[in-house]
Amino acid sequence: EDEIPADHPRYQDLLTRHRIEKGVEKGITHLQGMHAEGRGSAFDYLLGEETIPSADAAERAAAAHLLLADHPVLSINGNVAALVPAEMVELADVVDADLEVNLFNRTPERLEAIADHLRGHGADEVKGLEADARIPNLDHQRAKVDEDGIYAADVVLVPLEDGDRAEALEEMGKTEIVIDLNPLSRSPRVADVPIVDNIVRAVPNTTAHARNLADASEAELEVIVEEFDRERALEAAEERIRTGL
Ligand code: PTJ
Repeated sequence: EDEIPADHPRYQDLLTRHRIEKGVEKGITHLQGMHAEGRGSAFDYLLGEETIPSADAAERAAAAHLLLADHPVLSINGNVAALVPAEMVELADVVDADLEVNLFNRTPERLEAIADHLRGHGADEVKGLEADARIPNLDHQRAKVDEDGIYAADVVLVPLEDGDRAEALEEMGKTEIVIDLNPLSRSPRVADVPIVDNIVRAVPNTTAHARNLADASEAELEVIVEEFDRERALEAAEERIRTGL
């Protein structure tokens, strides 16, 4: 990271790419994670590489949902672990959520490497290794979750999630928060709260909102949840991309 000059106009994007490369080297990130990052980066460029107002509203609604939840869980994959490990641990602390490793390309080695990486960034407990429950209507490997983790959760944050799993989680009746830079992707389209923003900005901003809302009453949090309009958030992101073009 030291080799990237901080005044480079694309500093943040280069840093992100570098973190994904390091993640692959460390056995945390799948090789496909590099393609995912490339796709995300193209959308971020079109969005102006900033948190647009509708994404900020979604991040605030996400914070309210997480604070209201009985059992919130933050899902971690290989890209999330490489890009925002400390930030996910911090968000979990602030909203009192569990962290669960949940992989698209599941291997025991990568599960362990990611859990170790999160512990190295301050996580006390990392779920996802038991895999003693299944998400219904999903193929065997992708359905594996922890019974006392994602399976039992009422609110789940699933960043960079695969469309099939996002749909299956929604069918389980969970409140789903998705972070994805592509507003046309199926996962944000099925989410209760689609956050169209780069995860490197979205997670710290959600944590900041959660801190600001720490003293809010349940009624106040419910108003924030109800006033959030998911359709409008998706439209605003698409609109921004079209205008950007
Ligand atoms: O670690 P695993 O095995 O669970 O695999 C994780 C990846 C991400 C490789 C896997 O889930 C995958 O292939 O995902 P997709 O189908 O490429 O979808 C990733 C989505 O995330 C795309 O819509 C990208 O635009 C988006 N994306 C990529 N980087 C970011 C992002 N969204 C927000 N912030 C990013 N930094």
